[in-house]
Amino acid sequence: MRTQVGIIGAGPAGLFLAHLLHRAGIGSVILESRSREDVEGTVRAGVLEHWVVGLMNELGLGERMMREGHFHTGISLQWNGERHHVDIQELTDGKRVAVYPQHEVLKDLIAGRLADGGTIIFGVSGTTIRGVDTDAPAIDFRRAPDGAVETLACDYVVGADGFHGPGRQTIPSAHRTEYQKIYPFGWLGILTHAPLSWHELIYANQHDGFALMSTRTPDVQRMYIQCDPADDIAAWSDARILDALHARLDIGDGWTLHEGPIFQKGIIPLRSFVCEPMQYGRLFIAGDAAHIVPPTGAKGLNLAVADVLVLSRALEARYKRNIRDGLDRYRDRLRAAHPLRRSRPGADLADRGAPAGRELCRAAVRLSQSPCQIAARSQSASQDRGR
Ligand code: RFL
Repeated sequence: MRTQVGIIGAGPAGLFLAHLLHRAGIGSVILESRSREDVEGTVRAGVLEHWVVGLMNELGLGERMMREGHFHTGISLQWNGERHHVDIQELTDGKRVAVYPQHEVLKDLIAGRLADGGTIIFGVSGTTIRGVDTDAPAIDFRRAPDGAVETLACDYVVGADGFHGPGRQTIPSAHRTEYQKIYPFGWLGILTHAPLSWHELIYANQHDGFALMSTRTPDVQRMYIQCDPADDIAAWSDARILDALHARLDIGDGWTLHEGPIFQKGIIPLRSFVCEPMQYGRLFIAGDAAHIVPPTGAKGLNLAVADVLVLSRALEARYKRNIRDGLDRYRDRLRAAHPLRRSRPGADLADRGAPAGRELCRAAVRLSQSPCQIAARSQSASQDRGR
């Protein structure tokens, strides 16, 4: 089998990339190790930034999101028993975020790709990348664990295969530097069948820890409480979790959390991670394969899309005008943007505390600036064309 761009991973990075390449007339094939049902059924992120909503619509994939998604125009911050509303729409000239779960985005992207005649091969195993330092890279894989080895020959390979995929590992260790910060706290996350308790997200800082009240759909709510990352989830009964949520979120003004059955819970260790470069020969890595930010800022999915928006423009310039600058710049995309990059390689910077966290937030904003500017430019160009 042969294609122009071989993509590993049908997560947000891989699927958005396939759509963007298709729009630019560039062929791709996606290889995904999980089944379609598994990909479409895994609940993860839920907050889409303004420009990602715009991109979904631009790609003709936003119809269900606009109908079923929920648009938030602000957030609430709570400390010292007081709630403060931050009006994001007012402060950002009308921007708002969509709460539309990642797995619903993936359903729309997969359906759209298949309707366009695109190829996504689910359930592959033994994915092996080779030849990325030659002009003829390829990906070997099996459609079934005991099936024959097949080869996808391509011009470029993109590892959009998440933190544990083979993409990043294919960059020889002598050419790869990894930076990591392990935070000294974890997040206990739950999904609960309960109605919405408040019309926007509440970030609460209370004396025995932080809590976030988020949402996925009108009937499914996502909550987090700060905990010891070494805690055993078995020690957190549903009653203890609900008690902690009430203690951290209720402020005695009559408002209270709506409870419901908890159907998923787990403790997530919080880490930030960066790998550079994001390119080696004809291999490019994108999204969680290259960088992880903790779910605190609802950033990971959006950064994954930001990466592939930049990469798709670079590939388009390479194919249509034989300009390689964009691909060269993608290699060092994280160099200036990410403060971990300026820290000791491989260091655990847990002892640095809050300033590092603030720096990481600034870096995440810097990383997502370029696609915002691209999106804004392409929007104003199409408006100009329409005049
Ligand atoms: P993904 O989504 O991990 O997709 C990678 C895909 O690659 C496949 N794969 C392979 N396929 C073939 N061969 C192999 N050898 C393979 N190895 C792996 C995997 O099966 C998978 O399908 O990476 P991508 O595309 O970079 O997307 C990143 C986002 O998924 C991630 O950053 C976000 O989910 C992070 N995140 C959040 N981001 C937000 O922007 N807003 C949020 O509100 C938000 N909440 C969250 C989150 C992540 C969470 N967890 C579980 C880490 C909440 C949570 C709890």
